[in-house]
Amino acid sequence: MFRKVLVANRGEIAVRLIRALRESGIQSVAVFSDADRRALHVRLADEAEHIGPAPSSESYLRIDRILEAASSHQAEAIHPGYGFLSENADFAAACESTGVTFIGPSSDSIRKLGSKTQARILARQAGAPVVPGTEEPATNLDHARAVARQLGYPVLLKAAAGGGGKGMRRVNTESELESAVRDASSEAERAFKNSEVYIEKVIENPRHIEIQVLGDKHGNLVHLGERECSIQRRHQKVIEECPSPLVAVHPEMRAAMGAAALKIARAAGYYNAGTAEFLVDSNRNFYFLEMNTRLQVEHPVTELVTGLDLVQLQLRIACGEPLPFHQDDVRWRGSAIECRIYAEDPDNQFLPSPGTIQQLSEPGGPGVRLDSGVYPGWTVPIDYDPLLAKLAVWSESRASSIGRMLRALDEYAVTGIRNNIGFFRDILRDECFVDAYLHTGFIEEFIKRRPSLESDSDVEQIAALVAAKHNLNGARDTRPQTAEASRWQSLGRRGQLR
Ligand code: MV4
Repeated sequence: MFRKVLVANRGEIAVRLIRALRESGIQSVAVFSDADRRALHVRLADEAEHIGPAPSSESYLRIDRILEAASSHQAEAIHPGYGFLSENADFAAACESTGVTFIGPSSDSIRKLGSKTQARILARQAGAPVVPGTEEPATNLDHARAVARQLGYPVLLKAAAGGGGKGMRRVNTESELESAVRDASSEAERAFKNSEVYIEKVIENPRHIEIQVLGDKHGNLVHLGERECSIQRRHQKVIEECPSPLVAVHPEMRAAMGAAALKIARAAGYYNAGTAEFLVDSNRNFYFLEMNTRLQVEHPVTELVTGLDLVQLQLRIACGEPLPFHQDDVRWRGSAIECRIYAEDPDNQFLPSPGTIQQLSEPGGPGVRLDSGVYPGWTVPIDYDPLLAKLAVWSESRASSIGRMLRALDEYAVTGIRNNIGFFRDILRDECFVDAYLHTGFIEEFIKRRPSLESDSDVEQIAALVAAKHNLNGARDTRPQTAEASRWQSLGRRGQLR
């Protein structure tokens, strides 16, 4: 096993990785920018190295500085976490050529799966279902017209180099096609320096369900089942679950989607952790979308339900050890739900809300897991994604997990900055959520029907604020209040109303 590993990330995921390293007796090296001098991950690591100013382009994205830090601290391996350099094939290649182990797949696998059109070709050739559409660029307009007509409108234009919804354009009729191709191409050129766009049939109101895969360097591959990630806002996941409530009632889907994900992974020579994303239509047909060649934000829900530690497994795989179990050994028990706790304002278009955390009361107790990257007194920088923590719960059933999450959210209070804890309380009580009526348009519809301060009159808003200040009742919390409502609860509510 490695003696020392550098963590090339920040925030909650860096903390998660440092914890895994500590458990395995591996020394950890943190890297940090100017904005993160006092960050939790720096405090928890055994060693730390400053790598530059706050902007990530000058710090967490600097391949040269990170490799220098690994070398000067004698780290034998680098874990990239998610985001930043985690899916950068050049970084993985640079690690490979300097003799540092990149804890992830080979640079070759990252490259093969990085282009969406290349990944589509690979998946199709491997025998996995892909969304009907093209693989070649839609540059020839006559060809694009013929393809779209054959697929049937509406169609979707997507950037080959895109991902995460950037550079996507829906085309409802043939008359819109020409200008849409032009617009999508120039947008793709600006965003990705690659103007290539291709055409897919539109899957209406799909679910987003993804399969976790794990492979070792000896060609063994297993899947760890699915995560339901349909609750998203502007292509940012908000709540994730394992199992998918849809797969829970159609268990044959897990084996079928798992087999498809493994075909793709095998065709890419994949090792370490990866995730195959699928769209699922209303007839339960599934289509491969893209492969994420990293550990994902939402990995804890898979860990809670399978009982496996994905980061420990990543470390063993990176060292060349074989997977310590077979597909048949994987079991799924109970239900896990994760909420992404953000420093953002749900009552003001989810604008980021950086600043100094005053009070912090964190949930705990049975079945509660909090992956947090913050502490009271710390200032959440404006320079990065404002994810404060991930709150995940496990229980025997989905219904009891929802109850447990509501209980944990009620224990959670953050003051000094705005956050989305109250927003989650509303979602988890929503009838459609409880009934598992989930699709990628859920949040948009939920926001319209959600009882919100914004839709109230000024007088009602002021009344709600006064009531909350005096702890008469929560602004959006209609449960009867007990006389002994805790101080933390009132602090939390006040924090949300600031
Ligand atoms: C689609 C689609 C419908 N049909 N492709 C958005 C992110 C990118 N990874 C793919 N996305 C979509 N591709 C076809 N052919 C709908 C979406 C989509 C979506 C997908 C997953 C999760 C949330 C989404 C929200 C809006 C649209």
